[in-house]
Amino acid sequence: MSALTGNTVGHRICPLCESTCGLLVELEGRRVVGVSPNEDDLLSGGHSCAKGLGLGRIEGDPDRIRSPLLRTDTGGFREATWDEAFAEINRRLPEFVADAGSCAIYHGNPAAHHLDATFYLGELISAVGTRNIYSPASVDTWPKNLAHMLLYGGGLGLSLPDIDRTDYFLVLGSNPMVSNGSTVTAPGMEQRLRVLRERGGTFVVVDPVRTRTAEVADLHVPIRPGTDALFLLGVLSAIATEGLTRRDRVPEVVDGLDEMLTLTADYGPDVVATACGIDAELIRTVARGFAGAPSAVAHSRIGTCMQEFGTLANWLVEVLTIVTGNLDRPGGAMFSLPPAGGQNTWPVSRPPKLMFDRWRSRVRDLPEAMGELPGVCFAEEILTPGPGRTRALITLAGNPARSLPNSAAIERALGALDFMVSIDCYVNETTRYADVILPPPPLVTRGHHDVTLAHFQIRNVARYTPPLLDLADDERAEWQILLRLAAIAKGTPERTVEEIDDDVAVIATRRAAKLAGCEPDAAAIASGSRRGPLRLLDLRLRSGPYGDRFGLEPTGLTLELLEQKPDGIDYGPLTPRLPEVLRTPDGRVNLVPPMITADLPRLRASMARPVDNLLLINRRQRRGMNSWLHNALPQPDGGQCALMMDPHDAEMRGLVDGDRVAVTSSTNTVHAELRVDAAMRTGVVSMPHGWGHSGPGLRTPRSEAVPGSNYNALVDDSTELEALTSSPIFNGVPVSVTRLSEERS
Ligand SMILES: Nc1nc2c(c(=O)[nH]1)N[C@H]1C(S)=C(S)[C@@H](COP(=O)(O)OP(=O)(O)OC[C@H]3O[C@@H](n4cnc5c(=O)[nH]c(N)nc54)[C@H](O)[C@@H]3O)O[C@H]1N2
Ligand SMILES: Nc1nc2c(c(=O)[nH]1)N[C@H]1C(S)=C(S)[C@@H](COP(=O)(O)OP(=O)(O)OC[C@H]3O[C@@H](n4cnc5c(=O)[nH]c(N)nc54)[C@H](O)[C@@H]3O)O[C@H]1N2
Ligand code: SF4
Ligand SMILES: [Mo]
Repeated sequence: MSALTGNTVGHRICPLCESTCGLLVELEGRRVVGVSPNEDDLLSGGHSCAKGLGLGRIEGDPDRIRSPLLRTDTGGFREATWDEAFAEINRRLPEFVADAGSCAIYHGNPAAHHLDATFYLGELISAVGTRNIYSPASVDTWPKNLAHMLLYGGGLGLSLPDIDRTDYFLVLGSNPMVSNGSTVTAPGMEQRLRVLRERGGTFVVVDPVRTRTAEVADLHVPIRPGTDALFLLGVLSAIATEGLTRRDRVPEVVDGLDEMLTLTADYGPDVVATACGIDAELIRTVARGFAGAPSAVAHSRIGTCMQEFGTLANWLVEVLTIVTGNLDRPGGAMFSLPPAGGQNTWPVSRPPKLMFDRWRSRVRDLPEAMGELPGVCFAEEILTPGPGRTRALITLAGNPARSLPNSAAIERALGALDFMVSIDCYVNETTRYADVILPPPPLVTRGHHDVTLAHFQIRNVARYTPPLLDLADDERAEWQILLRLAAIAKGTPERTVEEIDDDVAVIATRRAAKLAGCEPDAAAIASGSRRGPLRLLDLRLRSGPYGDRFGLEPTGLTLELLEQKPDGIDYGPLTPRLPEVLRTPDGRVNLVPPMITADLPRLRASMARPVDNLLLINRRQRRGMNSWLHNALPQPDGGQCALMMDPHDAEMRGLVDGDRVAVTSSTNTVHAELRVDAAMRTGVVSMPHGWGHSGPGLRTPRSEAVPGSNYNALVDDSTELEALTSSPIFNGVPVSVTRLSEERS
């Protein structure tokens, strides 16, 4: 803790990634001047990374927007007061709200890491009255959400790998040594993996690339992109034929075991191995190791989601864990019990309705999931004429111009809007098209608890870090911005944020009282003088699984108690939750959901396809966070954005390290520097996403100086989609690579 001396030091849960590390933040006036890991944090235990430790530079970036911006007649922006900005929105937004559905909303990744959007975005969505809601979820997790929804009933209450107790950990399509993990909140993955191996456990990574994570594994399966479902069927088939199923440990609530095992018969290791690009013996080794371990769990992430057979792959990951008797057991796949409650703790109305395909998009008739439309619909809903066309847009903490596929179409669409409001801290590739930009306040003015990510915590720990500073006069909290926009959208601009917040709280109080089994009055009194997100958080914690039920359980959890325990309160390792955790219509787990198995013929047919193209896949970078940290934390080496290629592929094309190359897909060409790297599999090249910081009107000079290449300019949003969820196929994009000129860098 030597880095932090003098000044004000406070606790802060890092909002940048799903690890949610506990940090100590030192303030000098309103400036963050030091950040260090909180060694005493009960979940993260002193873990942090360069991004979290860079929070001071991120918050202090001189290019951040600090006051509202209004578009000028000449196409630039001018600073404005909050009153001016809201007056302009009030003048223009209502027209599009009145034309039902014509104002869309896009909310990005950082919004999931703040209480403001968690609690108040719903108000804005209902005030705008649109079904045209988008977020990165549809390009990130939907195949996993859908598989879990169909198996367990909840898209958010995912099963989690009990990493700290497992004997065999199989990871597919994730590189947690760089990403710090996703749909699993387990800060300090490096340490956890080391401990796993030290206690005799086995760690296996399935990834086309020998990543940093694969480097520390006992076994690396260098699979061909998009073939995880085939690989898993091969593993399951070996388990079935070698009699390795652990029926005795399969929970009673599981149906369809025999049918499932029969299904695998056509996909023996020798049948799938060629398509997967690996040796059949490797598939058998994994099958025997996984099934033979005292406990084992498979965890799949974005590499398995953003691909052609994403839902199948994510379904089979669960099937593997289940048939080997590892569901809901220590060391297997378990469910969290999130302190603020949520989808996997609240009672459901029976029969619960599947949050999928309840409505469809206007242009292409693609199904919604969890209340949102697929991101691949975003551009066409704006660009295709006709009734219901999207004409206005509100973005919150998102950069669709770099995170959605087919960036050229996205930017054409952004340019074709009649009105656009962005809540964001940069003028970037997306917000440069806005008419009004509203900046979020400094991070340290927010209190924080991870309501959503606690669903992914591998240990039940409750933590809260309070605001360290009050808002300055010229700052607005994001929940206040959201409610002001909601008031305008509803046609009641005269209503105050406080009045609307009280209305929200009345409903939340009623709900919390019902959950806690007490009178609404008692809950209202108990939440006291708190307002905004902290009142709603207190209601959720007190009515949650460890809550004080507004006094009925006097030692139970309250926000006040967490305020006194800034390192958190530990409720211990995950505990078995079957069958009460299930939210399926019949309260059981059907191993063979017809919606998913209907996609098997497509998978089968894929095995006959010739393998001739180079396939482009994505990689993440330690100091980046999708598209938005490149200005505040410039990468030391612009070459980080390079196209990586295996030496054999480079030699065949006469390419050498440092060449400038053209990467061409069916939609576009981008230029990149070539890095020849033996970590790549033959036939596979990789680039990071979120780059391409170029074009007019940006206010991010340091990222413009090293603009990099835009991966998503290469990705198709029209024909090639994951069949069930319409997710784009970011991983496995067929490309050709040629030298640009004799130029070498
Ligand atoms: N430093 C950093 N951390 C981040 C982010 C960041 O941008 N930078 N982003 C955050 C976000 S929003 C998310 S969602 C998470 C994602 O976290 P992860 O899911 O861990 O994502 P990646 O690090 O991209 O790892 C995906 C891996 O899948 C592999 N892969 C590609 N195609 C296939 C395939 O077909 N099959 C298999 N088995 N593997 C494949 C890739 O080679 C890559 O190693 O990371 C978060 N953390
Ligand atoms: N090819 C390819 N594309 C991908 C991915 C991939 O692996 N490959 N990954 C996908 C994934 S997993 C994700 S999650 C998406 C990310 O997609 P997005 O969320 O659309 O993109 P980000 O780059 O995370 O942009 C975050 C935005 O939020 C702003 N911001 C940061 N902090 C705050 C805040 O506190 N308040 C507000 N209001 N704004 C803030 C930033 O300035 C930035 O504009 O990208 C997806 N796109
Ligand atoms: S690992 Fe994630 S949560 Fe932890 S410090 Fe880094 S960015 Fe923040
Ligand atoms: Mo993500």
